[in-house]
Amino acid sequence: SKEEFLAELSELKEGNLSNEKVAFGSAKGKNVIMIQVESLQNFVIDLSVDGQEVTPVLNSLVDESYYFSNVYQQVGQGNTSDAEFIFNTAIYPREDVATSELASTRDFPSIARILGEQGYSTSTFHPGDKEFWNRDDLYPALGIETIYDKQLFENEDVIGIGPSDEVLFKKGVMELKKTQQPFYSQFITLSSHHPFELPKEKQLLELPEKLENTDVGNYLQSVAYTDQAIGKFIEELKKNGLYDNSLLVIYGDHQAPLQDEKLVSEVLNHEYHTIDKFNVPFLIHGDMTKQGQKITQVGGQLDMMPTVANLLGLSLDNEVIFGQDLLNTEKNLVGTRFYLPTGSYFSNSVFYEAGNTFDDGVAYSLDTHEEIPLTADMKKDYEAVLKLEKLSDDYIASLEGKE
Ligand code: GP9
Repeated sequence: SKEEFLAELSELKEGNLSNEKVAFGSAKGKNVIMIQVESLQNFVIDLSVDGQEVTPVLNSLVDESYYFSNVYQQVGQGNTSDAEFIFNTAIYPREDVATSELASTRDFPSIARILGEQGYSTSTFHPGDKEFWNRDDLYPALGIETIYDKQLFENEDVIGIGPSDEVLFKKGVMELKKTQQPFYSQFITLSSHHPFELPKEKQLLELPEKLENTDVGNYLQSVAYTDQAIGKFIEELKKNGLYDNSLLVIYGDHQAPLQDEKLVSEVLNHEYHTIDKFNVPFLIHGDMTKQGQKITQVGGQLDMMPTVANLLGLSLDNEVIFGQDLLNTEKNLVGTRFYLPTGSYFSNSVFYEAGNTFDDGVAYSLDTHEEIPLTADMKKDYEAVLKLEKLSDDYIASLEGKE
């Protein structure tokens, strides 16, 4: 039963949250505009190439936002759709299937549903086909009312596998203007999708020769394009009076498949470590405008929704969620599987990459990225992660049948 799941969860997560809770309800009643950015990795934030900022818009947003710099990817084979699932539910995606495949037969508890019950209108915008990743099942299962997919954006400016991010945001604002407030709306971008082929006329960066015609250079161009599109979106939101009364939540869905890791290391000026690969940016703008705050507490994608929920004043005490509010966290344990062997995790100070058994694994210091010896505490965390992931899988299984 739900009570049993809640009891087991609180045992596994005991002592993780701070005693005092900050910022609860500080953005109560605001609209929520979530932008899930395709292949956005944290290393692009504040990165310059030949004196040019790759993400000037995000960089200046970071200065006015809660910016969580130590958040790690937890998606499985459902990739982009898993990230959407995680953000909405704070439940671990399954390892053996794209979790959206399970959406035709069950409803998922989600922030969209909770906000919907409180009178928010809920919508999602994605320029692709809604059948892709079973989003036509996933969105209703998450309790999202209105789905805008490629039909809304068709026959306009196409980049790679779908209409451009500029079109996504331009048409999106036109719909948002007509939407009843407060609303919860998610925007799933697409232009920075692999293989990062951006038309010449949209390329914003003057790349040094060594990056030209490389996947790394193309990736940076694509991200710079999406960054600019987000900037235009913000201008439109402002023009339409939708900026000040909204929380803008931006994060990366998963790593970019970059082949030439040596070249990434050159761009970063340090070794491109697995830790960098899994690090996605997460920022929330609109609660503490003007004065930003950088939060270095380790987290995962599962922690995004509880963090936003805290600002909106939503109590999740009675919800089976596997993430935790990063503004009120003391310690954390972030499991990530599928892209890494099961049992791998990030904790406050360690990245542990599992092997077939605990002892076959390797641990690294999150600080220095250097290999460190395995300890008994790490083994406890490894076992706890396996339990959390199993509990999450069992919980999804228990949701059998539409509510
Ligand atoms: C497809 C798009 C990309 O609709 O969201 O998904 P991905 O291939 O990155 O999982």
